[in-house]
Amino acid sequence: MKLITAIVNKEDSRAVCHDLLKQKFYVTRLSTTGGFLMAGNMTLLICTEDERVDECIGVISNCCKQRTEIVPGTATMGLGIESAMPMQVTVGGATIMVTNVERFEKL
Ligand code: 2BA
Repeated sequence: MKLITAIVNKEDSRAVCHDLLKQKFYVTRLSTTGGFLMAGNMTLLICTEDERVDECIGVISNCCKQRTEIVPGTATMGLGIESAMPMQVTVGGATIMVTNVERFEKL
């Protein structure tokens, strides 16, 4: 068994969950916050058989798009003057981690 941890954009999470459930995956959704942008995202926990990992990642990648976000930033402009400089950040379609599950039980 593998645990797939997928951090996805909030805007994509509804479609991803819908498609994962349609393909008979079990999904737990956690509301999370990105440490960099401090914006809400969604973390999905999916525990599945080893041979279904690629199928699961395929479903996620079909639903998650890359986006460009403009975030406020600060930069020193010399002479001690600080100016807010908006920054462009590319946020991935999804960040996915796959880990081994030593034991899986439902009680
Ligand atoms: P955030 O931490 O809010 O990051 C949003 C985007 O900002 C990232 O997109 C990346 O383009 C940029 N970014 C993040 N940290 C940065 C840094 N230290 N320096 C420069 N740019 C930085 P993604 O890489 O697609 O990540 C989207 C979200 O996935 C992240 O939101 C975070 O919640 C999660 N994530 C990404 N990589 C992770 C990792 N290695 N471990 C844990 N969570 C991760």
